[in-house]
Formats: sequence, structure tokens, C-alpha cells
Amino acid sequence: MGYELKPLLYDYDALEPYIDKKTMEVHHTKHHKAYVDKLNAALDKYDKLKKKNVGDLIKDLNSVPEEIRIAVKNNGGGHVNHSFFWLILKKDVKPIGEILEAIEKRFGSFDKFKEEFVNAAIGVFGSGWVWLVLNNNELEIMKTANQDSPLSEGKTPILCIDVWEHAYYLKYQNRRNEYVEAFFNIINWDKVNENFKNAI
Ligand code: MN3
Repeated sequence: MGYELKPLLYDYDALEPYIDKKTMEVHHTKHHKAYVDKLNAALDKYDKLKKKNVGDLIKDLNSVPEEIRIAVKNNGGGHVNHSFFWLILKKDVKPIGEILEAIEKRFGSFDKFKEEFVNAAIGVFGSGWVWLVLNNNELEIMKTANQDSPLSEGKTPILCIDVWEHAYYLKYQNRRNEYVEAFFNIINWDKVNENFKNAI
């Protein structure tokens, strides 16, 4: 068996015009699928590891045999990061609840948080992600390169943006700033709030 690519909980055009249908389709059925396939290939001879939750693999990479550790880090990371990302996307949801209060307390205001998050996302050099995580019960914004996950550093993801070019290039080409700005219209704050409440 191994790991599977789950269908999205919404249609590929659900995030239009902020993220276009074609980008979502290619991102999910090609890019995300490739991480799942390569993870399964890497774990081919490791039946016991295949039964683990992918997040648990990524949390404890040292327990993964050295000969497949990089492959699991990259492709397991790709799988867990994208699976998380799809769930925090939904159009036209307002920031609410405990997470909004915590953001305002931590960053001074929602706008200051947004500014810091946008700047971090624009500032990622090359491919990677920007995250809002809970680290020792404190919210923080962090960047990861490639498919690295905050889980490997013991931090709990609350929200994230994929800033690999494949996430935006068809519509925005090199204008990552426009994609990041548009992203703020498609954050599923209900889900983000749930992530936060589960983490504290
Ligand atoms: Mn991606």
C-alpha cells in the first residue's frame, strides 16, 4: 500500500481568481503526487516505516535509516507540507477567534503580522515555505527551504504558504509578491484557528 494522494476537499477552481484552476490541478496531481510516489519508492523495502504517519517520520528523521533519510526528508516533507497546505485554503474567510487574538497579542496587530509574513514569503531565496508556527507556546513566523518542515524542529504548523514557483508561476510568473498578497484572500481562518486550538 504505502502513502496515498488524497483528493482535495474542494474543486480545483475553488480559489479563483487568486489561485487559478490549472495551477491547483498541476500542483496537486503532478507535484504533490510526485512526492507521494517518491516517498513510497524510498520506503519500498521498509514495511515498518510505511505504516507510520508521515508526520511522525518527519518529526524524527534520525530514526529513518541513513540511506533513505534525505529522500524521506524531501519527499515525506513534500507530502506532509502539501497535505497541510491544502487544508488551510478557502476563499473569503475572515480571521477570527483565538488565533486572531493571539496574533494581535504577539505581533501588535493583524496588519503587522501580515506585513511580517508577506515580507518573509517574498524574502525566501529559491524554493521553500513560510510558516506561522507554535514554538514553546509562542507564535512565530519561520521560513523553511525546499520541503523542510517545522515538524523536524519540534514546531507545530498553524498556517503556511508554498512559495515554490510551481505554486504561482502559471498565473503570476515572477511576481511572487502578487501571489503572496492574493494568498491573504484564501486563508481558511476557521481551519487555522482549529490548528491553533489543537496546538496550545
Ligand atoms: Mn508545492
